[in-house]
Amino acid sequence: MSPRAQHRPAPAIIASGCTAPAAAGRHTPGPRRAAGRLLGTGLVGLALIATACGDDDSATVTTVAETPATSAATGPTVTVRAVDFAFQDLPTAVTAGTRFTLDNTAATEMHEMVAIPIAADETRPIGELVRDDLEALLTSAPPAFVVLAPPGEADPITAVGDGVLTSPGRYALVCMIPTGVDPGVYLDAAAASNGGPPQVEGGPPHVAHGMFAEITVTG
Ligand SMILES: [Cu+2]
Repeated sequence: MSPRAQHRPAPAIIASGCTAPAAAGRHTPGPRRAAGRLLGTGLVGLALIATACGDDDSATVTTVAETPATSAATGPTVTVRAVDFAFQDLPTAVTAGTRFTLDNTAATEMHEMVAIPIAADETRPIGELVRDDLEALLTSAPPAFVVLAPPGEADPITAVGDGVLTSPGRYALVCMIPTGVDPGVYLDAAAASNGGPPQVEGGPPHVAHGMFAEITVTG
């Protein structure tokens, strides 16, 4: 298994059965109805969690530790806690160069944190973006990073980027792991997909249950 396998957020939607299977390999979100079905499965959760996830004024920053010598980043590290189904301990803003890692405290669910830059002229809050324009959000820009965190493992897997946000602006943080997927099966599928969508069975992606947030990076 190669945990470094390419991982892209949109294919998880495809793999979850939320849309018709698309041709393998690319970051295409599938038919428009994908979002409708996705949100249909998670509408209540979205409504509830949008509040909880949006501006967490109780969030704390876990400071840190030196970054590896191989990275140019020199900022602090924020450890985000993944639970079913939310990101916790997430500050509302960080300085450029901050590194993110993910601590999955769930019992069985795999989680991930996909960071997607939000266009500068986009002013809607993350809850509204996810509800109304998830497909567009997922395909609007390549992820700045993707960190995968299997349950019960101390070290997350940085699948895309190095976990560092270097450019100021707003970022969407979403988890696209299909609900109920076996972590080992998912990682094996990701390793075998050669950069395409992991071919795994599962329920709606966790974002449909409210596993999303936004963060602002300041210069
Ligand atoms: Cu998740």
